[in-house]
Amino acid sequence: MAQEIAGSLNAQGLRIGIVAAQFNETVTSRLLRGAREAAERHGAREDRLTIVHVPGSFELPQAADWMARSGLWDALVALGCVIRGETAHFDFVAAEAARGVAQVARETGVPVAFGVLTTETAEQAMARSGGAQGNRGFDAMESAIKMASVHRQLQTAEKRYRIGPLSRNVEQER
Ligand code: INI
Repeated sequence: MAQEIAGSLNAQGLRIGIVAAQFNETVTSRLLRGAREAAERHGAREDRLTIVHVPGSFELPQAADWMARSGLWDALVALGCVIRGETAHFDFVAAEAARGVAQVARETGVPVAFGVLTTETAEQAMARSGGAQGNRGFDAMESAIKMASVHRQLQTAEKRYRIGPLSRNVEQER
């Protein structure tokens, strides 16, 4: 029978880190509120939540990398807001934040959810940070919780495979 694994939204026992950019703080504080609400909703303990503030979205991957490599957190959430209208280097900041966060997750094995808004206007950012379009901070926290669960289940499955019938079959076939 096939074994299926999907992330659960149970944050009990998880140690979660949030890295939040201070640039566009009106928006990122709303994303942070959403992320904290999601953590609480799904059973994360407040005293197991670590929140790190960095200057801008460009700095998110660096701080996430430090945290991921420490091994202290089960999952991380990166929160930021890049608004095109405000800067010529929108593309660089947005691309580096996305590329860097993905790189940290893959290189360290620690899930890092991408909760960075990249919008044309401040109004669009407000709508996606607790307005008409929901809250991407809340969504990113749910992704982080699910990925921590997938990770944990895969580690358990891997241990079972190593000591279970599959590994014996593989040995016999050699
Ligand atoms: N940082 C953001 O998070 N959002 C932005 O829209 C933004 N703009 O517009 O420039 C921004 N810039 C700062 C950047 O993230 C770094 O903090 C800065 O370049 C120093 O490294």
